[in-house]
Formats: sequence, structure tokens, C-alpha cells
Amino acid sequence: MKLILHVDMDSFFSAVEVRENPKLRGLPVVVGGHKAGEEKAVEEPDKRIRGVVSTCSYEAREYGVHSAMPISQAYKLCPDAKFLPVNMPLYKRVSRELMAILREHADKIEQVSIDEAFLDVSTKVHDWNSAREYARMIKRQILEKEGLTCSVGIAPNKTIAKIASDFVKPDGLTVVEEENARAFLTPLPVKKIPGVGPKTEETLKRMGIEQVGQLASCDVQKLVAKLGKYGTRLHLIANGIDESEVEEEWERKRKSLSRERTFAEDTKDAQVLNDCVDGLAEDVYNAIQREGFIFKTVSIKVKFEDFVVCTRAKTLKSFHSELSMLKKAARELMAEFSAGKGKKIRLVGVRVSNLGVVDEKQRRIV
Ligand code: TTP
Ligand code: MG
Repeated sequence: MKLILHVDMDSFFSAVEVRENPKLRGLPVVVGGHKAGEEKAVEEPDKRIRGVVSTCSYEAREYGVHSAMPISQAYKLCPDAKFLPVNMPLYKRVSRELMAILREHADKIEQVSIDEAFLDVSTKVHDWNSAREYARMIKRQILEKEGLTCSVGIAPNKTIAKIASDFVKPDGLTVVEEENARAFLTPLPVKKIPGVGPKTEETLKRMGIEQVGQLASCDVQKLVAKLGKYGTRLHLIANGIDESEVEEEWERKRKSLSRERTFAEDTKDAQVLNDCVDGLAEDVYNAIQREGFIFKTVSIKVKFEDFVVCTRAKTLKSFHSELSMLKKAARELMAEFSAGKGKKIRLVGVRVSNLGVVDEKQRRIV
């Protein structure tokens, strides 16, 4: 069973400011508002016309203040609030400390923004009750070590975990067990689904869909007609399905690796092109070797003298780590372009994607 936690800090920037200056506790605090290009807040808040609110304390939210609102408007709504400039280096440092705490408790962690992360805890806990206890322990540690509160969602997948962490805030803990997932999602407005912005919300509304439950029971073809591929994904999400994995940063960074070369003179000489492909394959090979990756897909890119770009890809049956395999696949793909006919070529690129890692300890592909 997959167990995913989503942790999101409460009113992050302002909570850090309050921690640094406890006199602010319980007061409306608004962080943000520097003029474009300036890091420093202007002294009188009502003149910070162009600045916007980064975030504010929950006390300030009661006056209607929220993120992205012009500071001038926040000032009108709550003139007694404490207005503070953004101290990014401080929040980044706290964020790093928080992520280090979270990392200790996760099989895998994926930081999504300065104050939130997904944790895959599938091997740490094995049922929903212990998951709840586990999340309580994490919340306690964050409070003890950092003096900050957060809200946590626990669910069988990332999307539901993220929706759940937002369900009770601040200092919330929401567990959505697999068998309750559909019931949890059904009454929610569609905009609660991460990624559904005002445009998608409007499109769905015109189709008569306002709640996630309606989205779940809608004919998927109708959604595809209006939203393309995204319609399929939304339909799955609404039905409680999201197979996406919690990905560590290095996994996300290295979806592919490529090298390319532009010729000094455009060419269609097969020998020159093949030598070039071999050289690029070696460069790519050396780079993935250094990082311990193995590959499954090889692609080449060709830019012709008229700047038209063509790509060709080949996915192998299994992961490979040998240079000979990479060269062979790249040459085969190139053959189509270097048969001596047609336009001259200006640039060639070689790429590997579908990368895996050999975990030395477990001798398996992760
Ligand atoms: P959020 O997690 O969206 O907001 P928050 O942590 O302040 O409040 P909540 O309790 O609702 O989670 O964003 C995290 C930080 O990112 C936030 O503290 C400030 C910054 N931020 C901006 O600078 N501008 C924005 O428009 C938003 C939404 C956030
Ligand atoms: Mg937050």
C-alpha cells in the first residue's frame, strides 16, 4: 500500500517572522510589499502601491487580507497590521532546516515549494492509524525544533494528500484512507484539485461540472474534447487515481541528458555525420556514467540547413549501460538522415532518456 504525506507550513513567511519576534504573536502580520526591483520595504505601507502581499498571519486573514493582494489594499483592510518586508534568506534557511527534518522520516521526499513537500512513507508505516501517529510525531518535531506549525495530509496518492493538507488549516492533520477517497473528493469544488485554475474551472462550469464528484462521473471523452489529455488526467484524479511517484530532486532533474553539435559547415557526408554521432554518444555516455545512470531510450535530433528540426527515438527492451549499445542505437537512428540524399545538416544531437539508477546496495533499478 502506498502512503503519501503532504506537509505544508502554515502562513510560512509570517510564521517565521513571528517566531523571530514573539511580540508579534496573535497580531495581524503582513509580509511583502516591496516596489518592483526593490528587496526592501518602503517605510510607509500605504505608499507601497506596486507591492503585493506575499503572505499574512491567520489574524490578518480575518480582515480579508491574502497572498498576491496589493499592499495598498491590505493596508486599507487592516491598517493596524504589522507590515514587514520579505526576508528571503531567512525563509530559505528555515526551509532547508525543515526539509532536513522531513527527510529523516521519509523513504523519499519531493520538495514542491519553499514550504511544502511530499513524503513517501510507505515502508515506514503500514496502516492508517500508525500513519496518523507518524504525522503527529513529525508535526511535534517541527514545532519543537523550529517553533512552527504545519498542516499535513495523508492519503494513498499525492493529489489527495495535497488536497487533504489544505482541508484543515492551520495546524491540521487530515487522513484520507484509500476506501474513503472517493467520498472525500465527491463534494469538493473542482478548484480544490491542484492545477485547476480559473480557466479550467470556467470550462468545467460551462459543462455543468462544479464538484469533483460530477467530474468523476462525467464521460471522459467529453472532458477530452474540451481539455485534451488533461481531461483524462482530471477524470482519473476525480476518481481517486494518481499514479505519480514522489520524486527526489535528482530524479526530476535527470529525466534526460543530451549533447549536441553544430557543424562549422552544413554537411550531408555520411562519414562526418556518423563520426559526429559517435562523439556525441561518447560525451553523453561519460556524463551519465559520472552520475550513475542507465538508459532505455535513445534519441537523435537533426537540424537541417533550412533550420527544420527532426527527432527520432528508439526505446530499448531493457535498461542499458554500455557505450556500444548507445552508439548502435544512435547510428541506426541517424541512418535515415545520412543516406546521402536530401538537405544538408547543420546540427546533430544525441539524447538519452528514460533513465534509471542502479542502486549498488540492492542491485536493482530504482
Ligand atoms: P503558501 O503555502 O501558499 O501559503 P502560506 O504558507 O503563507 O499559508 P498557508 O497556511 O495557507 O499555507 O505559500 C508559502 C509561502 O510562499 C508563503 O508564506 C509566502 C510565499 N508566497 C508568495 O510569496 N506569494 C504568493 O502569492 C503565495 C501564494 C505564497
Ligand atoms: Mg503554506
